[in-house]
Order: sequence, then structure tokens, then C-alpha cells
Amino acid sequence: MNRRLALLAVLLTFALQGDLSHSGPQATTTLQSDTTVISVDSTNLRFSPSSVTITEGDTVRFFWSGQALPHNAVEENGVFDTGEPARAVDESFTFPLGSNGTYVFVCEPHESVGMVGEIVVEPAEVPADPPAVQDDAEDTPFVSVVLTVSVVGFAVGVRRLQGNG
Ligand SMILES: [Cu+2]
Repeated sequence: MNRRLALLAVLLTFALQGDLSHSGPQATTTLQSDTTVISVDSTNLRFSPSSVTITEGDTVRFFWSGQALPHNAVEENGVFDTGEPARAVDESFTFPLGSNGTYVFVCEPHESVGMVGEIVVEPAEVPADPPAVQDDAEDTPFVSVVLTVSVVGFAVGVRRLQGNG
């Protein structure tokens, strides 16, 4: 009976450790979000700046007004699009996690004269460990069951031990 009790105690210890390991600080996905403005320069035929580097989670704002010519910004694969060319535009696009890459965009009326730009999106440094989060979701019910069974088993074991003694 002592041996069985010891086994239950060990099982209970493992169950508790498993439970405790999940109660630590949760990984948080806090993204810094900056906004970069792209406008039109004084030549009326260039984006300013024409090349920007941002990080996932950041926003690019296409912003101009009172322009002599109507402009737009259309990403070559349709990722973003400010719509019809206009003398005043205010459109923002946020690049979410996983969107890292290079995005080339053009002003449709002035693409042929070189009114093009690019946005380089760098991956965000996220402290979270995605597999650990998945483990948490899968393990917690199992740990709870083991813990419950262990506590019940431990109680029964103690009762039997006391009964025998
Ligand atoms: Cu233009």
C-alpha cells in the first residue's frame, strides 16, 4: 500500500508541476505601430519618399492635397489601392504580422514617367512562441484530468492506509 501511495504522490507532483508550468507569464503580442506618410514631391511626378522601410504592424498613409495633378497609389498585386487618382488623397494601410516583403506601387496616370514607389516590410520581432501557446491549449484539459484523478486517488490511498494502520 505504501508503494501505491508513493506512486500516487509522484503522479500528483508531476500533475502539479505540469499545471504550474502553464501559470507563468503569458506571452503577449504587443506590436509597436508607427505610421509613415508618403506624399507627392514638388515635381508633381514623384512619391515622397518613394521608398520606405517599415515593420509588420506599421501603417503607411498616402496623404496629399491641393495637388496640381491627380495621383493614386496602386500596389502591383492589388495588396492596396488608394482608388481613383485624386488631387487630395488620405488613405492608410496597415501591414499585419506575416506581411513582410517588398510591395511595389505605382501612380497609374504617371507610372510611365517613373512615379513608382516601394514599401519594404520587415518582420516584427515577436517574443511569443506560437507552439507553446498551442501546447497550452491542448495540455491544460489533460493536466486537469490527471490532477483530479491524482487527488482522488491520493485521498483513497490515504484513507486505505489509515484504515490498515
Ligand atoms: Cu501621379
